[in-house]
Amino acid sequence: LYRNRRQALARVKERLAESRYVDTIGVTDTAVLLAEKYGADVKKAELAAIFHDYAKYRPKEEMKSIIIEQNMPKELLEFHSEMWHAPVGAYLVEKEVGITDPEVLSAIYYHTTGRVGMTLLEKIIYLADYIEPGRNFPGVNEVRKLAEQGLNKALMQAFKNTISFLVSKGSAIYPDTFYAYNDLVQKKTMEE
Ligand code: DGI
Ligand code: FE
Repeated sequence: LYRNRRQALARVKERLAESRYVDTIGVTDTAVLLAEKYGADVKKAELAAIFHDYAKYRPKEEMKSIIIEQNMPKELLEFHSEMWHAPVGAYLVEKEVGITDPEVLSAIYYHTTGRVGMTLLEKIIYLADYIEPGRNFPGVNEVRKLAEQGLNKALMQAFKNTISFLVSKGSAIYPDTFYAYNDLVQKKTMEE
């Protein structure tokens, strides 16, 4: 599909603002490191990271039409449009870029909310997006440290922070975000 990272990045650059493109490079480097550390497919992690925000700057109306026409959960439309670029991105990278790997596509689809039963690649992309070097918000360093110790530990903290942050703003929380969090907590409890 792409001979190298440079070619793939060039394809995504035209779709992103400069700062978002820099973030994408940070997510890609981080995803590769996490994939190496936690035994995921490094090439798939790299590809998913490069294209994860592909739809970030699509007009709202276009994203809305895609959600409806592609029979994505109608529920998405009841939540903030910031969340739409993830599922819509998964659809568009298949249609426009020709990426067909279901593991890569689902890592893009769930990169904003997570879900119950996340795959290794989904976890890596969610976490890489959260801790990439350009991120600078309260709690990010704690999650960076946890990411050295265990993927699930770090991910659970990231969901805790995200949910708390959304609640503090008075935002609605998408069900998949809760399901992802509960799933990690329940799996942890079973290990104890
Ligand atoms: O694309 P990015 O800005 O790098 O980040 P992202 O794709 O992780 O998330 C986009 C936005 O979606 C971010 O501002 C946080 C928000 N978000 C994540 N989960 C939920 C959510 N917003 C709501 N309302 N509910 C959620 O569950
Ligand atoms: Fe995103």
